[in-house]
Amino acid sequence: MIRDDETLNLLLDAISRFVRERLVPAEEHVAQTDEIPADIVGEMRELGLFGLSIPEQYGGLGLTMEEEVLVAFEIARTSPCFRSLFGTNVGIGSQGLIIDGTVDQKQHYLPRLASGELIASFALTEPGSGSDAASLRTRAVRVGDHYVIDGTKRFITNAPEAGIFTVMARTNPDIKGAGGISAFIVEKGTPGLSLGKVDKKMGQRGAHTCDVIFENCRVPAQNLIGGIEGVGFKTAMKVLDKGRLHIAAICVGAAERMLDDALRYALERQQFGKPIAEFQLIQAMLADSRAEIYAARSMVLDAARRRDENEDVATLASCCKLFASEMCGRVADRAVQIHGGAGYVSEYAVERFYRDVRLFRIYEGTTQVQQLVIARDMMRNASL
Ligand code: COS
Repeated sequence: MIRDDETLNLLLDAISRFVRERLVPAEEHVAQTDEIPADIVGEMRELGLFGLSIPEQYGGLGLTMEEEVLVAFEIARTSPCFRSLFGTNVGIGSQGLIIDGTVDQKQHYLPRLASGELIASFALTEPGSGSDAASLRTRAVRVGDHYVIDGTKRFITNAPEAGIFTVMARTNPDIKGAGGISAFIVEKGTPGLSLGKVDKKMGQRGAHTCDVIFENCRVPAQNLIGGIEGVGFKTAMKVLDKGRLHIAAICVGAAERMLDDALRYALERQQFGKPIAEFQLIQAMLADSRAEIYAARSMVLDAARRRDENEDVATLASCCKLFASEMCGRVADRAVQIHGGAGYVSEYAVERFYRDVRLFRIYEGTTQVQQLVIARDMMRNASL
């Protein structure tokens, strides 16, 4: 649902220019230093990137899902670490509050998330609970007007930068599955909250993850999202529905970038007396990539539009995440192949992208979790 074409196009143009002129030239520096320079973070704030999906009344741009995926297509044409910094504010870090938070909670946190003054992280995964998210063991025990949280969260994106954490914890130990889980906002600096050492990842340098550890961490009861116990797992799943669509859009943008790089290389690189792009086996890789990107782009736009029409898109979001992330992996592989030996050395961005995009098939639900969500939905709706 595009509300205002002209304003949206101005935003898309500004982001596209920012990506080309500021982010792409900084990619290699960020990969070397593992840090995004402060001036670039400042420009991201000015562009409104931290508040893309936060309602206008709280200082965000209030983009519809369709508008958001169009932005994601553009922003993903550079290292995914840039998106990752504001991605948790746009997606999984803030959406729990937006979807299920009380008015007071929204008023308290959303304006600072929208401006980028505050970074939000989403703390669901644990050492013993990844795909089986409902088995999480972090506990939150009510004591007077506080909850006392104990447990460890793992691989938490932006945790080193975060000012607040959306934390899923078990408030009812008698309910082993989803129904015993509640969602909380926990602020950085709360006594009993500490961080592990930053993870050494395969790629996405510049984006940071680490453990988040809760030891006797007292959180005010008013930080229970929505003020209701036992619905935290559903909050997390609703957050992930939207997040999966967003990541699918990021996969499309990243694949477009890799294909652009591969095409340029194929047009320049000469073998057997002509550009390698003139060989049909190279053309097949280019063409398959082009077709698959187009399919993923179309899926993502369709699902985003349906979400804007208030359709339940849980299954479609999984279809998009499944197809787009696997597609992105295939495009990365072909892009390296087209570059040949040059694709294996870091002189070319494709070597870095190949490692960076591997994560897309894993986080916010692995490909296998998406398959499970889709197949379960088919079985539920099957008429025998
Ligand atoms: N929206 C709203 N509610 C949802 C939902 C959704 N998308 N998906 C599930 N629910 C509800 C169900 O309706 C059910 O509610 P009732 O008990 O009232 O019927 C409850 O949540 C439990 O759902 P379900 O029984 O399907 O849960 P499972 O434990 O079987 O797990 C999967 C479901 C595997 C899909 C879930 O654990 C999952 O998505 N895992 C991956 C987690 C993930 O993506 N981690 C990435 C880390 S975060 S970056």
